[in-house]
Amino acid sequence: GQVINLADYRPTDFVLERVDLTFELDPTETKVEARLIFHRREGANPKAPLVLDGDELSLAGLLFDQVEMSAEQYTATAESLTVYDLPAAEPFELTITTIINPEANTQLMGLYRTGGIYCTQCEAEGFRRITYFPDRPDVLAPYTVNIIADKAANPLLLSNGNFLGGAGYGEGKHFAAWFDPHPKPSYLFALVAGDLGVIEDTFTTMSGRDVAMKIYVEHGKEPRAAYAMDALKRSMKWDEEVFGREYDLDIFMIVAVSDFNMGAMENKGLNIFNDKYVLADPETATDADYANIEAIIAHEYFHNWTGNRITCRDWFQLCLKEGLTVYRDHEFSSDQRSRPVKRIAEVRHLKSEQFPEDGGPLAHPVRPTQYREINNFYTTTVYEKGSEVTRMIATLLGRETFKKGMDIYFDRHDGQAVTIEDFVKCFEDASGRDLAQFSLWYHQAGTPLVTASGSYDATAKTFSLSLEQMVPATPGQTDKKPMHVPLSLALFGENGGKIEPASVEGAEYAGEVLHLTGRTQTAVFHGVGSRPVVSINRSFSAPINLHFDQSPADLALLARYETDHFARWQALTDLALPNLLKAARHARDGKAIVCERTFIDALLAAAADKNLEPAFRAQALALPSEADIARELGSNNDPDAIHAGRQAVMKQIADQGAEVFAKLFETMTTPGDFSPDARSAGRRALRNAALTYLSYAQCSPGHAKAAFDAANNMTELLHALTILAHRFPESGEAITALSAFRDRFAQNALVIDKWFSVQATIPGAATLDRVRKLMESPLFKRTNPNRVRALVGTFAFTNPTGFGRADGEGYRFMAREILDIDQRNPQLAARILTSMRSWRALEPVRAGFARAALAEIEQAPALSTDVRDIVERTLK
Ligand code: HT7
Ligand code: ZN
Repeated sequence: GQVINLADYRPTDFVLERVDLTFELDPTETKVEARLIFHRREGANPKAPLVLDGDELSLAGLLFDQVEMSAEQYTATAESLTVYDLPAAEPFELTITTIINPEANTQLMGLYRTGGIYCTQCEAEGFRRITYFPDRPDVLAPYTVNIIADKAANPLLLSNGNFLGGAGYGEGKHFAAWFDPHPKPSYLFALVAGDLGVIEDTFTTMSGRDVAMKIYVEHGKEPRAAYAMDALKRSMKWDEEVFGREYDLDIFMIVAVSDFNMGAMENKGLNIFNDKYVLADPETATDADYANIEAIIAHEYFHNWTGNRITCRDWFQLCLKEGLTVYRDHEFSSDQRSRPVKRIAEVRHLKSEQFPEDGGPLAHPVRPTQYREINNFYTTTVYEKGSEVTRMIATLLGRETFKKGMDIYFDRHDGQAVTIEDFVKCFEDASGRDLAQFSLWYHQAGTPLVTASGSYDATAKTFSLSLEQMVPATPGQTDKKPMHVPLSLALFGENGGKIEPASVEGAEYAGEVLHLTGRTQTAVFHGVGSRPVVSINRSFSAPINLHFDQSPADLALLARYETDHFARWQALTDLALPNLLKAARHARDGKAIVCERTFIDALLAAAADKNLEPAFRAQALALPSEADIARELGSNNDPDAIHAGRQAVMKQIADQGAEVFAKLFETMTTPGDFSPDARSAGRRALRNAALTYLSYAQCSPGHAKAAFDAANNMTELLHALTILAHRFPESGEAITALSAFRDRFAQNALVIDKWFSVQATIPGAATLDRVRKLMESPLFKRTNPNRVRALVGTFAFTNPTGFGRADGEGYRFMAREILDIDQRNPQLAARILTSMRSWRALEPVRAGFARAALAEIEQAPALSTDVRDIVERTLK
């Protein structure tokens, strides 16, 4: 694959006016007839040929204005169709016929088969696997779609837009016609055909229109789609209330499929979902599953305005739709649930996924300028950091002005394919602020490091805060400019009360947000009557690393009195981290591990504090992960030492807090019928956290076994199973529980995925053999991405001591697996390969093994562009 550069962007020479597609569906020989009406763009070269994209296509027919074209008028290859001598100005029609094989499509891009149905995935460049087409997001047109198929096997024929009609069609066949009046790019095209069950509902929009809502799932699974429908209706209402956005077709459909490369896809009017993010019931779904379903249903729905009505000019602008839509779904979940708890979860995710990406060989700007394989840019940087950048605009401008900027964006760009510059301009116009320096967040990769130090002058009653920022070098970017960093900040007195300064000099400070714009900057707070304890980056207002030496006593004060609960959690984390880092070093050096009293006292106080919501207390008790500790250590990492150190810290907390945990386990029950609401989920989370510590205090599987036997919901059942398997893998209790769980849920693929994941994450070197054995199990399905991710992906991403075992066997195993998966599904292979991105931070022996495994992949013949791109960048 060659390199695509943002700087080379040019509009197309031809304008596409209309698209009319006819599919004659067949499992192995589907005929696609595409009638495309074009005209040459005004001012375009009158001689330029029309070049259409293809991928593994062969041309079966080509008509110009209904007349067959002769061989010298065009050139067709598997990757392109070039048509010469086209009219200078007047419109013309091309009719292109291709024959494709959905059954043989294992990449799951384009038209493919899953669970006996036909389905499509076109983003980013899948449409070109269906027909020759200008397959780029700035080519928008209304589509008519005709679907012809065997009626018995495919009673359901779906595509985008509104249903036009259908009828019988010859022997045993029928057809349906759909029309989508909203001009759209090809990546939003969708088709589904087959035999599915449905749940239906109606939504009345704010202007009083009735929208038919349908969620299609495998027959028999209809009841498990009820929560998704509920989340969808809440999303539609929320987008009307908060963003003023109304749905715009007569029908909104979701189809759940079991083979899907990502979470879901926002095709216009016909979203297609990985069934993992649709299906839930109390017996089989965890609270995390419910929260994910709510978030992803909302995310795809919100794309209707941020992505579909206003789309991307080119794929470099991916964050225009993804970052913004993640921001919107985060806001939605915050409004539906607990804002601080949601923020803690977001930041945990950002730090564990995006920070390592930004600090490693795959780092790239939120708005990149170069790619070889666009599928490799659906990254946590584009999505999550992109969301954080949007959040910072809201923080800098304030709620009202941010809303005004969004309204300008929707008014100004509806129906267009636009850029990040267009987006930012709307906020400049709304606020009158120059956002040029702020825009560096889109263009400079790397997580800024902000170093802070404070000094108090009791005589002058001033507090000076010195700040310094540094953006680390990243691939292709060595010299970085200082960024505009919005730091939400507050001062607290020794009694825990907030101190309001009389004035601030040296930095803009408004609405409790300090604007750091210089490389170094000192803000002086006047009228500060006593030494303040300062809380910086409250609510994680900027996605930065903050170095600020605060005493354990100051952190404990913030953990107790901060009014921003995110900042309380941050203070507890800042208390925990030095203890965990020291424990890892001591474990490596064979020294005794002893935690600070202040840390454990503060943690237990939070755990027992009845004024705090249970979900928050559960987050406080969930210590930084082994990967978090590795990231903080930065280099020369030994996963075994990190693991041992963390275990020792857990044990000390457990011993000191045994009474607190016993009480919490006993009281945090959720009697009555199961409810997935956030409050009940919070109680379960806290009860589970207590059980974890009890198992450390007790050092035997008794508690977990009893909890496993008593559990009446998947959240508690799975947690008990995890404790048994992870802490006591060889015990009879663990072995019995694992097989009971498998037998009970053998018919439910999504639960069996959990069964694989629990085992893939058992700490220690022995797990590799277990994973190998599990791959031989009849339950393991190599062609199902969820299953591969559940076992192989989870092992690589979340088992540092198993995957990173000292003899390098984990990395060698992964190299072989990546090459195997790559044969069928390059996107999936490339995604799992990114688990190796932090290999340089390992201690030298492991790093050597990891490098050799990467080299083995790099040298293999016939690599996909996807895997080649990732492996080469990872090794560079
Ligand atoms: N916009 C969707 C992206 C997506 C995708 C990308 C590449 C290959 C397969 C894919 N499936 C879905 C998902 C989203 O962000 O909403
Ligand atoms: Zn999205």
